[in-house]
Amino acid sequence: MTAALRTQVGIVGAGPSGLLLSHLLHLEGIESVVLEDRTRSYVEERIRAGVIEHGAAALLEDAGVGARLRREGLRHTGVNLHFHGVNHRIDLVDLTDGKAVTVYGQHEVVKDLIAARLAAGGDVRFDVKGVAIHDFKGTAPELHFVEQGQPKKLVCDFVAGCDGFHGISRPTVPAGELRFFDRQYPFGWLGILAKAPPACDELIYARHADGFALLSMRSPEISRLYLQCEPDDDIANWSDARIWAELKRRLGGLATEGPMLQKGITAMRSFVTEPMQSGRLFLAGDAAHIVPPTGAKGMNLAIGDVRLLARALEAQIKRGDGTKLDTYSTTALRRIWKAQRFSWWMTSLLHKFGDETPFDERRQFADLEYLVSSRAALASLAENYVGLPYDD
Ligand code: RFL
Ligand code: PHB
Repeated sequence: MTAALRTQVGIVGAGPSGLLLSHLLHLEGIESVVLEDRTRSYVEERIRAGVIEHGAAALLEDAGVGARLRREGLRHTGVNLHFHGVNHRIDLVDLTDGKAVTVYGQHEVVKDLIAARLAAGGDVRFDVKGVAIHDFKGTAPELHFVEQGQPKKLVCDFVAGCDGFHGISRPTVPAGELRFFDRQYPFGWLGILAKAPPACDELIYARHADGFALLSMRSPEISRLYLQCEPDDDIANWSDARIWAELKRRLGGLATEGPMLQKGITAMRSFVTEPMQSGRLFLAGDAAHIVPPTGAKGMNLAIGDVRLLARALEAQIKRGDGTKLDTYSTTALRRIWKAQRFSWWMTSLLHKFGDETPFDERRQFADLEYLVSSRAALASLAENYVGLPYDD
């Protein structure tokens, strides 16, 4: 093993949470090193989330990484619910006293953050292998990894596990120390990216008798569309023609065909880890929790977590005040559980579960009818969709 490297905060994972944490710490004059096991181009091209909450967009702008988001992001002042063949527009701005969401791809946020870190001389290491976290119960946790075939050791004051749902941080914590809350759904989402102008300039969430569909976009030329499918469905079962036919049927014809740039199937799950800490290892983003994508909350929650964690680390490292770090998990989980509730609710409202009784089916459509007829109910949806306020 070569000589030990040193940093204040060792960060595992260069997704939105790891990169933003590194950037926010840098703004406070705190050093970090980010270790990512994929290549830079892989993380910059990985198509995932698209909807950015009001507060998350403001945070990115305040942190100086929002210029392209402001220029190229699409500000959406409303979203649509489509059922029984009718479209209902929900005016987010009107229902939330002026708030909206921004449609801007997660991979664009990632590109902006990587560019900002590298421009500031930040240490982000891609394509490192075998990251392992050691001694996080003590005061000098270590990250061991292999870079270009060389074993390396990074000694840190704190470690942030930002390595997503399948990362190594959460499983590193001894069994029994953490409690997991898990729910799996009996369906998945088949998602496509198509070179075709979106058939509507705002998102459409559709509940069709045959299941859910969603029209979203990445730009005025690129559509992003999703379809409810079987959880273990094979993409090979879905020809382009079958996907377009199903999308058009469920979206009342509102899907413009074009060459498919990407297609894939995602499982749907709700998952929470409590607490989000063990010793000097702190979990953030998908490493700690995941939501089904129906509420568009995953990346937004990751942003909320690292906002809190950066403030808590700053108080500890610069002022010796550990109060916020001690309450990081409790504070973060309050907002996370509200987003879990909302994501579960949106998912339950809009999908066909397959085991519904005729009563359940009628009740689900009555939920939708009530929602679009009640300003109070719509206001609740809208305030959650644009994002609940940060806790402190
Ligand atoms: P990420 O993005 O998974 O990043 C984790 C990073 O860690 C790396 N990694 C490792 N690095 C080193 N060593 C290891 N052992 C490692 N193991 C993993 C990974 O390569 C990766 O780079 O987690 P992060 O940063 O917490 O960000 C979370 C978001 O990615 C996620 O919540 C969202 O994508 C969820 N999501 C959505 N969120 C929204 O806010 N709005 C949306 O509209 C939205 N739509 C979606 C979504 C997720 C989807 N999929 C594919 C799951 C739509 C879909 C279809
Ligand atoms: C997306 O554009 O990828 C997207 C939008 C809204 C969601 C989920 C995904 O709820």
